[in-house]
Amino acid sequence: MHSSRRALLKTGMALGALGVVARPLTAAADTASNGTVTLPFANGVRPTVAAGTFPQKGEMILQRTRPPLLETPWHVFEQNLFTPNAQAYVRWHMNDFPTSVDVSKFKLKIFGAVEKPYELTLDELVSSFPPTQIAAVNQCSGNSRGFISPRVPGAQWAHGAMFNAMFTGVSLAKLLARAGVQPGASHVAFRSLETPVAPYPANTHFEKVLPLDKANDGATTVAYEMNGEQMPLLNGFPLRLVVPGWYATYWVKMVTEIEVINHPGTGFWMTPAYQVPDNRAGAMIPGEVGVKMVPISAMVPRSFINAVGKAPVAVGKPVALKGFAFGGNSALTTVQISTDGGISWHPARLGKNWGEYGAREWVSSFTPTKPGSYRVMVKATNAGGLEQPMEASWNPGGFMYNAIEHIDIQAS
Ligand SMILES: Nc1nc2c(c(=O)[nH]1)N[C@H]1C(S)=C(S)[C@@H](COP(=O)(O)O)O[C@H]1N2
Ligand SMILES: [Mo]
Repeated sequence: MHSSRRALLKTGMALGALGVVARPLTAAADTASNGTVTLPFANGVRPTVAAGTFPQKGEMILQRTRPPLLETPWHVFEQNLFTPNAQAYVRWHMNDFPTSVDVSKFKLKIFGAVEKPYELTLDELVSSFPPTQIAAVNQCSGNSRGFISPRVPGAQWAHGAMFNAMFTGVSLAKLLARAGVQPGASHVAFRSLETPVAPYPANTHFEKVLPLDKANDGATTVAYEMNGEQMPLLNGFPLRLVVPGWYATYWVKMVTEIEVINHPGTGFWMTPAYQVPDNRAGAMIPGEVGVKMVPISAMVPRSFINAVGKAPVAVGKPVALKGFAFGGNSALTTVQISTDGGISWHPARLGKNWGEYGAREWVSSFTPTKPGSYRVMVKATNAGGLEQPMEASWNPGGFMYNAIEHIDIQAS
């Protein structure tokens, strides 16, 4: 068992007895009394768990208990551009990740193909390097998998396997520079505190590998704070890797080892897991054979539109529309709205730019000209020239869903 001492990370000051997480990481067996939610696809009924059922977490949608897969309820995104930590989704692959971390024993180790391997305590990390802040969307590769057709195995998430947060930490490029990367090195491997248990074989330790240029891009960060608070345990306390623009599978939680290597990742979580067809949309035809697969990487743009309620709106009166969007692996350039089934598109007004990897609010308005039903669609484009498609990509993992979203408005 790990002791439950934690530290306040700001300025390296010790905080003392802020005990963590004595509660077991199992939700109450009978979640029915806590209610249910129906996600908008076939077999979409899920239990919700009340605040406090999982440590540091508010009300969440329970996708699975062990290991925990907790989805953010949709209304949280409609109310907050930055997802509150207590409702940021949770996804772990293995059951036996630590339920608390003794920061007095914790070390971050940087080694491998470097001139000067070193290790740091948490306090040393915080006090030896200047903090950087970066807004970024953490999105599971399988976010929205429940909408993919034909359906594929894996957690049937709605759109709540993502969150937008402001992270504080140390730029990985600075950590690597201090170690001095040797010529010939090409990749960086990241490993976490948890160890595999059945059904996973011992060689399935959670290891993810980034190309060296991505690791060194200045944006990739070893983060100790999320939204100005210490990293929640279930989101990777004490340190988690933030890989802005790339899917969350690379955002290793409880990261403790950073090894510079001279070859791509070969572990289970790089191959065969988390592979997509080798094209920017991750698309193939269901059943297609001989498709070249590569490790998933860059996120594609997405945009969302807030519900406006079921009550009909008045003909001739403007309806305020709003939502949020993100560019994925490059900055969001436009959000456009269509009210005629995608034939014509009008730019929405974008809110504050928090940085190229963060989410951004948009606003627009729409005036129905005659009674009837209107389908309002929203489409994001990024600086890399990608725009959301009408139909989602299909691949066997159910990854990279980013089809255009819509709401229906009745006018009378
Ligand atoms: N140590 C560790 N890190 C991990 C994982 C894991 O199982 N173990 N899962 C990855 C995947 S696939 C996702 S989607 C994100 C989820 O991050 P979150 O739980 O903070 O939402 O963590 C990533 N980092
Ligand atoms: Mo994921």
